[in-house]
Amino acid sequence: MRVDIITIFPEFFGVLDVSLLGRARRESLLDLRVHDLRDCTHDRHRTVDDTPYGGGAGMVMRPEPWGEAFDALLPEGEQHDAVVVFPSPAGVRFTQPLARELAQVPRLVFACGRYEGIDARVAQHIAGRARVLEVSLGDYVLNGGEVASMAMIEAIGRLVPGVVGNPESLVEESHEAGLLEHPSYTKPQVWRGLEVPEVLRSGNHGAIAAWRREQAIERTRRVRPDLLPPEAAEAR
Ligand code: JBQ
Repeated sequence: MRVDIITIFPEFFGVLDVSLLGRARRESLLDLRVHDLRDCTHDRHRTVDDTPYGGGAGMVMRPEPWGEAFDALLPEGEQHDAVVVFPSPAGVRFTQPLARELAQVPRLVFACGRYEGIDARVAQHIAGRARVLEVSLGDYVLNGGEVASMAMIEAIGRLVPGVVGNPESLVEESHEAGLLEHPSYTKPQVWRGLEVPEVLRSGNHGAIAAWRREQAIERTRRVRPDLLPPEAAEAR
């Protein structure tokens, strides 16, 4: 999978060199390329924003540098088998099903704008060349799309075949079964007076599976009742 990131803070993405995604890059499972939007400006101050039409606080990103950046990545006149993601608090919610869907796409482009956003004509213009999605990580305020893009790239990247060594660990995660994950324990058996639940040491695999499922449902009911199907959520 190829992933292009357009940003005014390319240094944010240094973390993509470490851990699981770093290894995936070195093994060419992920072709991640970071582009500095300011390289597409031509004035002395490398200006990327301007005041909003209609007034109001904050600045809006000018369309011209974005147009140039997209022309280089997704040339005009062709339809590209790519999804362009605009992280935005006004977008659709990013969820595990959306991550799974985007992990199937050969090419993703993340367009990182600042909070007040990018001139709306940019997304409109690029929609003629590729599929465009405005996506939000959640209902809170971030300063820009960089951190949101990174979270999405990690969630999507780990679903690309080969990135996570043991594919079974993809299935047993929180949110994959529509439930939060059960609690986990390792050695020692007693730590600071706290004991590992007896059933996990019983060797009874049926009992262990049943306990884990019950714990997952109980935890989900307690902290995320919104995730449960209505019939399972009586005690909301
Ligand atoms: C979103 F994607 C962005 C970009 C800027 C601010 C944001 N705030 C909340 N969630 O992911 C977001």
